[in-house]
Amino acid sequence: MTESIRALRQAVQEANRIVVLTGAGISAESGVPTFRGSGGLWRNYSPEKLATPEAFAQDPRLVWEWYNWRRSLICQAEPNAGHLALAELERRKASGPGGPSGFTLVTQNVDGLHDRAGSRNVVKLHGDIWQVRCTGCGAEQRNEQVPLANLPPRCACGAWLRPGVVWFGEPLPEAEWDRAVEASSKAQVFLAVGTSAVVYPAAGLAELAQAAGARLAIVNAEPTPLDALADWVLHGKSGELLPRLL
Ligand code: BJW
Ligand code: ZN
Repeated sequence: MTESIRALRQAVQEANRIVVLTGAGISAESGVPTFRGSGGLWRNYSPEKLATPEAFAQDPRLVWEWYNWRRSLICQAEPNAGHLALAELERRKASGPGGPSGFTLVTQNVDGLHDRAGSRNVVKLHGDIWQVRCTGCGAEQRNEQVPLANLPPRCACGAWLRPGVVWFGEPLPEAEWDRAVEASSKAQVFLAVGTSAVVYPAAGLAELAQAAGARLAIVNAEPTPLDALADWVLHGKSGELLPRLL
């Protein structure tokens, strides 16, 4: 393990183009629950049951209760040492030979903790839990009310509001996806952190980067399907491992 950390730290230090893909595990040490694995379920519902347009159409109140609960946990959470290490790595790389595009942080998380940790170049593949969008007129707005008083909340036009996030079966925002693909296809090192790597197309960025020549590293509490492809696999907590890469 120590040898892998040392080797990965050297690769990270030498690379001029790095992409980091994060998932729910990086926020676990901040008290934000993951989706899968121990403690990942809410009232025995899997994310595949709740994070879908069909679930929302069938029971918008239930889906909003889940988001209300998560919003209340996220608003009390603080970025942890893992978020802070990635923000510091971005600062170092941005002032190096690769410039501002030398480090790209691609996240599947909707919690905003990377922004609050000071990361600047953040690509949000699955949206933002503090954005809401009208299912009728399509208007988007920021809503930081915790808890939301009336569920489901309504737009001024009368239609229901939905969370501004990407559910199963929905396309990822095009501009974010294009940025993620562009950075991954140029990366020298691609680091996947705190993700079970089972949700596509996000997980496919690691394979895309590797096919284009990147070396692949995994930092995760448990094994993932990407481990078999990776040059470095570090099993442990991201809040403990990421600061050791600096
Ligand atoms: C720690 C830790 C610590 C804990 N330190 N580690 C190809 C193959 C198969 C299926 C598909 C495919 N392409 C598309 C699909 C379908 C589907 C999909 O992937 N399904 C699979 C599940 C089978 N994908 C989609 O539907 C996507 N859309 C799409 O493909 O659209 C195509 C389209 C095109 C044009 C028109 C229409 C459609 C959309 C996927 C959206 C996912 N949405 C969610 C909810 C977001 C909003 C919200 O947050 O509420 O995204 S579901 C949920 O899963 C969330 C996450 O971002 C995502 C990934 O989860 P993540 O982050 O990996 O978390 P966990 O919990 O799974 O893992 C955490 C890990 O951390 C664990 O391993 C722990 O061990 C670890 N850990 N503590 C380090 N301290
Ligand atoms: Zn509306």
